[in-house]
Amino acid sequence: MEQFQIPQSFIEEQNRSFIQPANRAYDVLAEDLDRRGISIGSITEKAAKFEVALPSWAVGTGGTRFAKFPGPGEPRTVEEKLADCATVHQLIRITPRVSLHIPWDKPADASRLKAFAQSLGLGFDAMNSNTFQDQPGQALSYKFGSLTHADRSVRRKAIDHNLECVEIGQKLDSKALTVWIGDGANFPGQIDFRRSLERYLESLREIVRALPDDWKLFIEYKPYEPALYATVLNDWGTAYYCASELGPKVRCLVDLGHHLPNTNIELVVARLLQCGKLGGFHFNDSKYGDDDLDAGSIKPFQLFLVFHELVMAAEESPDPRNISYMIDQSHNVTDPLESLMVSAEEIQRAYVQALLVDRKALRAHQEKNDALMALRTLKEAFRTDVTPILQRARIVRGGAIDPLLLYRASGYRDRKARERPARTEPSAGIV
Ligand SMILES: [Mn+2]
Repeated sequence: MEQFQIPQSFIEEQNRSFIQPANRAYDVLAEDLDRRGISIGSITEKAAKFEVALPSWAVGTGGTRFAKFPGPGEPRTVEEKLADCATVHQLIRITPRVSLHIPWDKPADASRLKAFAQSLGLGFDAMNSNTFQDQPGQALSYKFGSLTHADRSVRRKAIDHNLECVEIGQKLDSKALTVWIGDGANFPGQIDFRRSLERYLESLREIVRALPDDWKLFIEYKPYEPALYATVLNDWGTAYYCASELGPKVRCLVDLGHHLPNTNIELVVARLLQCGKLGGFHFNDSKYGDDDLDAGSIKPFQLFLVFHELVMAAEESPDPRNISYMIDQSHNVTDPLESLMVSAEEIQRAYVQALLVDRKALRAHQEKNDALMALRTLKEAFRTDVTPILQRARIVRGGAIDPLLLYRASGYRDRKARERPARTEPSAGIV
């Protein structure tokens, strides 16, 4: 069956009804920024170059700890997931790469999948290994850990799985592997803290040795899991220690939800930047913990402060070693494609707001210990409504002025509901 895609002509037609107010708002903002000594043209150019990767696992509905409530037209194959990602990118134009999860997205033929992605205008971002659950028929279980398991043969299996992810990733032209493990202890005394971290390093050394020269490995940390007493990769300090031990290809990945409540994440970002070990982000938002809420939905000021650190560091010493931006969210009650579009825009918004910070003035306030004026300088940038810049950045690349409304008007979800009849078996759990 022919797979429905939103025709480009539909985008142009829909944009027509939004273009005049968008242009007017852009001109008003241009004047305002001009008064502040900022060229809107150069900011718009930077906004248009901004990119964030989509996670293949987020185009389907996520779940609570107890169940999933899937929506209509959910993608059933990796190809359908890519088609959904392509639709997101078509409308917002800043998500040209997809981060795959193995084995959930294991391609039968990697070269064919790469060609298919290319035909949709997509490439591949970091590969994600999965040693946090057993696959059907798996002989050696990850129940008590994977890369840090007490049993060498389980560690061997987990290492081999990561090596396979690299192998598949090479065929897809990916350049990074994100290693996330759920290893830890549910009770005091269950594991030896130091020995399990030693085993982690030993396992990782073998994976790093197999990494191609132009690849990076990202270590993702998290201080807790439900019903866990301790995790092995518990915080950025541990991740930094491991990344240092494992050499230049290994960096730390900051998942915004993987921190204890009220952690100063922008400070963590600054520290990792300073140590040269910041590798990438998993963007999402949270109220309590790893809620995987949509980026910018709870703490937009925090997101802005994170980008302020990133922009400031890039301005002071342009780092050719790129930092990977990825979304990692769970969409339980929304259309996942809508959430992804809105989230990508919120991440881009925080970046653009951070570009507007008068850093010279900020430095002067810092030198004079003028705390309130320093905060006001940040707030001035944060309060600027940069929507007209985001809209213009999309217009010049053929995207939608209002992606959400256009998506709804396109009837995409209804078409997919007919093309992709739902699976009947219940699927449980968190993504
Ligand atoms: Mn993550």
